[in-house]
Amino acid sequence: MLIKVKRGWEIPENAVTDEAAFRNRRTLVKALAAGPIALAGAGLPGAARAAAGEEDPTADLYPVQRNEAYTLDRPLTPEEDATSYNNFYEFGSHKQIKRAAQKMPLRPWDVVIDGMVEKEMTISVDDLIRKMPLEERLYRHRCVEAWAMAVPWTGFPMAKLVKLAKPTFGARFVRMETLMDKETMPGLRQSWYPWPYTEGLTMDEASNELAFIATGIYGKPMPKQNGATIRLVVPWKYGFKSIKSIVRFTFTDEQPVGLWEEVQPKEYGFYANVNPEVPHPRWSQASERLLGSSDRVPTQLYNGYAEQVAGIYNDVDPGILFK
Ligand SMILES: Nc1nc2c(c(=O)[nH]1)N[C@H]1C(S)=C(S)[C@@H](COP(=O)(O)O)O[C@H]1N2
Ligand SMILES: [Mo]
Repeated sequence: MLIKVKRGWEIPENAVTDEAAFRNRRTLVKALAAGPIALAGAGLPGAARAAAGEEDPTADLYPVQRNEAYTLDRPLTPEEDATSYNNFYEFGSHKQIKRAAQKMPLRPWDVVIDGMVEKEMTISVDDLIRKMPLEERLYRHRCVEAWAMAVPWTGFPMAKLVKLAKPTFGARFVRMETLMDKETMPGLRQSWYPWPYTEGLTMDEASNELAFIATGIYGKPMPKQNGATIRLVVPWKYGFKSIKSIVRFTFTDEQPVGLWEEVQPKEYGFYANVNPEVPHPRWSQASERLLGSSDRVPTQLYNGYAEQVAGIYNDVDPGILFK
C-alpha cells in the first residue's frame, strides 16, 4: 500500500487536516517495519522508554483533533524551519540552539502550582497533560525581532489550568518560570540575565480563550528547542511572552516582572501586545518576515487577534498596552 500525501507546507492550510491521518499511518507502518524490538519497546512504561532515550511518554496521545475555529491567513511554516530557528536563551543567545537543547532532561518533570491558590500542588507533567483536553490549533506567532511563523500547536486552554489551580479571590496575575538546569543549559552562565526566565499574564489574559499551554507542535510532542515539556502560547503578544519549558505557575496579586522587562524595561514591557504602529526602540514593527520564506507581510494589530482579546483591555491604559 503506497499512500502519497503532500507535506503540510506544500498545501494550503485548509487542506492540511489529512496530515494527521498520514502520521497515524506512518507511525503504524514504522512500528510494523521495526518489528519485535519496537513492539517490545512499546511494552515498557512511558517513563522507562523516555529514560532509554526513546519516545516521549505522552507520544501515544498524538496527533490530536484540530479545533477548526482558529484559521490562518498564510501558509503553515515548514516544520523544519519552525523547529530549527529558535529563541531559547538558556541554550545560547542565537537562533541555532536546536542541537544544544537536545541535552535538556524531560523526565522527571514536575510542575508546581503555588501562591494564591486554594491548595498548592506539585503535579507530574504527564499527569497534568493526561488530565487536560488536548486539541490542535493553528496560530500565528510574531517575534519582536519582526519574524513570524504559523504553526500547529497541540495543547490545552490555559483557562483549564487556572480552573485546576483554583486561585483565591485576590489573585490578579499568573507568573511562570522556566526550568533552570545548570548541567545542560550553557546560557545560565551568562550571569547578567536574571534567571530563571520568567513571564506573566493578568488573570483576564490567562483565562482568555486564546491563551494556550502547548504540549506539542506539528502533531508531535514538543521538541526540546521549542520549549518541551510545556510552554505558553499567547499569539496576540510578542513572542517573548510565550515562555518555554515551564516548571512553575504562581498566582499572585503583584504584577510579575519578566526576564526581558527586568533587563531592558524601555524595550520590553509587561503587556507587549502586537501593534504595527508602535515601533520597538530598535526596529519598526510595521511588517514581518515569514520564517522559511523571503516574504514580508504587514503586521496586524494584536497580531490579527483583536476580535478575541480587545475586550479584556477596556480598563487598561492604552499607553501601556503595546510595549
Ligand atoms: N524560557 C524561554 N522562553 C522563551 C524564550 C527564551 O529565550 N527562553 N524566547 C522567547 C522568544 S523571544 C520567542 S520569539 C519564542 C520563540 O519560540 P520558538 O523557538 O518555538 O519559535 O520563545 C519565547 N520563549
Ligand atoms: Mo522573540
